[in-house]
Amino acid sequence: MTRLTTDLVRSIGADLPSADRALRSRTGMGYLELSWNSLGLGDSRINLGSLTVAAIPLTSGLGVIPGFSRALADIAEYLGFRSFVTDRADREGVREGLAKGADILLMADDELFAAVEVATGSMIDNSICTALGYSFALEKALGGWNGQQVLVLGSGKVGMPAAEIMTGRGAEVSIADPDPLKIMRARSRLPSARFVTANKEEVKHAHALFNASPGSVPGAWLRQGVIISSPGVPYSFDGEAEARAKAIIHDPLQLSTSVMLMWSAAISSLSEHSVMNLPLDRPPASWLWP
Ligand code: 2YG
Repeated sequence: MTRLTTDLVRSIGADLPSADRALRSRTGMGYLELSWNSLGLGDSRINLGSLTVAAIPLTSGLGVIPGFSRALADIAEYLGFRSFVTDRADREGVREGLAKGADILLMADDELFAAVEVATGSMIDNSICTALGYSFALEKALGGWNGQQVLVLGSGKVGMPAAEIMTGRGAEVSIADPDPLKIMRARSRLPSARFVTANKEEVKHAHALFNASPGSVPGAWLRQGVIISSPGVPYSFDGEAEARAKAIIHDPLQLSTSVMLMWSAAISSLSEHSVMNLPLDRPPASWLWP
């Protein structure tokens, strides 16, 4: 799990309008619309202003990242939720969030970043939301899969669900991971995918790149006009990549948190979903966009 830093989160709140415009220029949608539609909720309507989000700092493991919880609350507010950061951390912060009537709790330790929808106790995992949001963003930026090839770098908690989602949406998926054990697991989970080495040959044939690894590839390997969706942190594409790519979609926290919040809002507000205790690792197939 790659850990964010204060430098990466400090300006998220202030930069949300420009980040939203950047996402819209690449995909045709901003954070609100894209996260909502990535869950297949296009036609449903929810009054987000009626929901309150509490961001709760957790001190376990490597401890609090200054600015992380503030960024979460800012993202929630930008989407239209009411939100606050609890004064206390850990279980006292949970107690405070509940006492102040939060409908959704956001909290992350070193292993898991989750949204808890309080009424049903559903836990929504950031990794699957990252896969959902960034797969959908890539599909929108490409104008639809229509059998185009995508090279997925990394078959971990984000790359693997993303490869499954994009396969289901009609992409030709190739997966590269340096870890043979992860590749073995990936083969059994997604037998239809191609398994490759992330070398110059493979990279230059890809119309689309989904980078779910902490690394990246040398820009000189990229096909001119390639579209890249890169949730991986830290962002590490070089100037050559910026010159060759038609679009590089990346942010450290905003898109995946938006998907978590929309998922939680849908559970708490859409009656047909309110009793559904969603599995941690994937939305019901019926939810994935038609
Ligand atoms: O409460 C705090 O400030 C800390 N306990 C937060 C620790 C978060 C650690 N995890 C990460 O930095 C990332 N995995 C978060 C997800 C990034 C978006 N995909």
